[in-house]
Amino acid sequence: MHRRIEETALTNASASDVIAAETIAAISTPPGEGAIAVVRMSGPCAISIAGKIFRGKARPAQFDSHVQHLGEIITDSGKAIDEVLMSVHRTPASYTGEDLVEISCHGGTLVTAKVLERCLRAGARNARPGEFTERAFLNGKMDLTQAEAVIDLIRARTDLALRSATEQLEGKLGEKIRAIRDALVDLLAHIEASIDFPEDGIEPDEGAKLFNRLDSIREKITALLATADQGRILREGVRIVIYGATNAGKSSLLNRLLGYERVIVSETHGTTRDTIEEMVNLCGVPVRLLDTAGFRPSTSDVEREGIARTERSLKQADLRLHIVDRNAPRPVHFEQGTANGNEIVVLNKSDLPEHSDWQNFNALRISCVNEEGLDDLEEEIVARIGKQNLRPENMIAINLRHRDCLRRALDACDRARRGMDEALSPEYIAVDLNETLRAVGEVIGATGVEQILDSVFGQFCIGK
Ligand SMILES: Nc1nc2c(ncn2[C@@H]2O[C@H](COP(=O)(O)OP(=O)(O)OP(=O)(O)O)[C@@H](O)[C@H]2O)c(=O)[nH]1
Ligand SMILES: [Mg+2]
Repeated sequence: MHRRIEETALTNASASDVIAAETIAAISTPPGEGAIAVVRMSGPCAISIAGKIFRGKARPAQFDSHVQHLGEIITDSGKAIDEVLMSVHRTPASYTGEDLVEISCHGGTLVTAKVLERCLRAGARNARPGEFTERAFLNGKMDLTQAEAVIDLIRARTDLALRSATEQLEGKLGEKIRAIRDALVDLLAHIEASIDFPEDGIEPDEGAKLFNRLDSIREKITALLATADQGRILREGVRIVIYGATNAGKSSLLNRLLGYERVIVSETHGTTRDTIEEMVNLCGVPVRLLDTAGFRPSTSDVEREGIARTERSLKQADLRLHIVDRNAPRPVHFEQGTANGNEIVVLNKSDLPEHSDWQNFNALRISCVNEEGLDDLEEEIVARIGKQNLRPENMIAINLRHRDCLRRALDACDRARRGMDEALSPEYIAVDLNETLRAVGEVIGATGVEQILDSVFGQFCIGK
């Protein structure tokens, strides 16, 4: 009865058959100098390779799992390369699920490279980016959302992003996806039964129950999809674009919000020619701040291209900060965008006298020179972000890949729903539900494993 469902239930365990029995090695700490660096090996020969290159009181093959031992990495001829701490993590209780060896050596670039080279000469091969985590996934140590959380964890720039990545690493998103899959499999089983035993048919009250169950699945997918914006913000930050006429003080404001002189500020109009982007943490909200080329009629090709870029970035802004020099007359085409929830008009240079054009003009007043009003501006920004539901509070937040899978799932789910409404033959509904199941499964890597692995793990650094 479940034959059509089984086709899609390819699990990571079965995908693990494809792992070659190779032992991989990499430097797992960032390049450059540090007190220590870690070289890792994973695979069936990791411990025997460690035995060839390590000299200490005990041999790696005799080490207890997860215990560090002091010793030396030595050349073929027995010359010491570095004094190290080595630990073995035996399968399956290791990060990758395979035998794993960690060597903490001194953090010089040359020393670390030599330790890695010894591992390679003794039989390991260079790991590809993300290959350790990929093996952890293929060996069933984590689902794909957890593997992706490892990247998020490494890249997290705010406490909130870190907490969200940790929750995902713990498998919270995976749990939700599995619950949706289970409900789908259940529903499919019913529908498949009516295909296999058509004489029994689907009773009307049972039909209504199936409708409700499909609707509840649909709601769950929709709820997860709604977290996509928050996911983007946790990972990339709220996009705030600073724009306005030339010389209004846009670059000065970017520098103030960053806390250092990132951009050139000058009294020459048209100083900033390109968009400049920096991350800041505003009250726990990750923000991508963009400084832009100021608006003015220009005959210069370079400046016009800069202004075109400003216009493009405004289209993608979550929030716009329209900066105005209140000491200067009001620009001819000035539009007050305060009514629009995603724009804040800011009158800058409040340390200077106000031009009569701005009298009684209702807007925030700041000074980038004496910092007056900057706290109010930050408060207003955070409030606007909150109003637009951009403030990430939901700890489960999907990424772009998840969004793509879930959108496809929702489309197929809607087709199935329409099929039910139109009382189509159950075979047609089963096709759409199977497609929903497949697309939902892709989120955790339960189907279509091969195609998605490269795109997910390719984002990792080598050694992770
Ligand atoms: N008095 C005063 N001067 C300011 C203030 N903010 C900026 N300025 C000055 O205004 C001039 C222009 O500042 P910028 O920050 O370069 O202006 P911008 O909007 O980036 O200008 P473009 O890049 O040309 O579009 C500089 O001379 C700044 O020192 C302010 O709050 N008060
Ligand atoms: Mg500028």
